[in-house]
Amino acid sequence: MSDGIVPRRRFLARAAATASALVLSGCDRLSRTEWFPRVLDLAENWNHRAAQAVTPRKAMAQEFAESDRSPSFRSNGTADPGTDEYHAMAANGFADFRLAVAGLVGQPKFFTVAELRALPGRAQITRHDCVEGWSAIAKWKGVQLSAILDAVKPAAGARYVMFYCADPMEADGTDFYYESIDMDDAYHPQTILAYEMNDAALPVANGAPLRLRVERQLGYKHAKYVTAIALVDGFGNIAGGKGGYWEDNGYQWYAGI
Ligand SMILES: Nc1nc2c(c(=O)[nH]1)N[C@H]1C(S)=C(S)[C@@H](COP(=O)(O)O)O[C@H]1N2
Ligand SMILES: [Mo]
Repeated sequence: MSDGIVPRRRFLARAAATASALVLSGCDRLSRTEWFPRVLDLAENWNHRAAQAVTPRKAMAQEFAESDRSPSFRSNGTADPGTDEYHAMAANGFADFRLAVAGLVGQPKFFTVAELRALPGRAQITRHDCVEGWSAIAKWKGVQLSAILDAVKPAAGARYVMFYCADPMEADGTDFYYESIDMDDAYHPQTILAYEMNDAALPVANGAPLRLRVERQLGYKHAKYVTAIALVDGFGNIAGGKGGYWEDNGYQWYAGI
């Protein structure tokens, strides 16, 4: 299967849509066929490998005091995914929301927000840095991604975690926002799927019901409206092949700071 046969938009929409079917059938064939993995090209990875050589990947991002919190925290990019499905879920307080976790895992699963709240979590006050030139400090609370991974049992070949979001990036309702991180960041204690911001339920403007906080990375890595997660061994054939919506549009995949 080549990029030419599967147009990237249809591909990504289908990837998100079929995550549920995948979980229900308890089968991980999707990751072996349609997400046909490819080795990432070396030039793309140069920044990542160089940073790995000089920065201890286990280092913690700086955390702040309650009094350091910014008086307001803006919304950037999508402020509301704008689809009927999303609005229906939001109207119901996300009671019907299910996070799908699939791909290269031994045990694909769905999680309600309540189930995620029952898993090991973490609260942290951190600074968000957007490449557009603004920063803000907020308190985030969420489930540790490591706890989700422990529940689904990653396969030995899993190298990246993909995050698929509910917000279409094109007027025709396709090309959803997505992001990816490596396993070092995935297991980092400060990497959480946040369901609270500043001691309240995560607002729609900031990614309700779940948004990634990957604290040592720049703002665009912090995927909002996450609805599906997939473990993969490469993303050369996923969407634009660069591992994220902004990466497909020229941003660096490794946005570590
Ligand atoms: N799904 C989704 N996630 C996203 C974006 C987006 O448009 N859609 N924008 C990104 C960018 S560039 C930034 S700076 C942060 C903004 O988060 P905020 O809205 O909570 O300020 O979310 C990131 N995650
Ligand atoms: Mo950003």
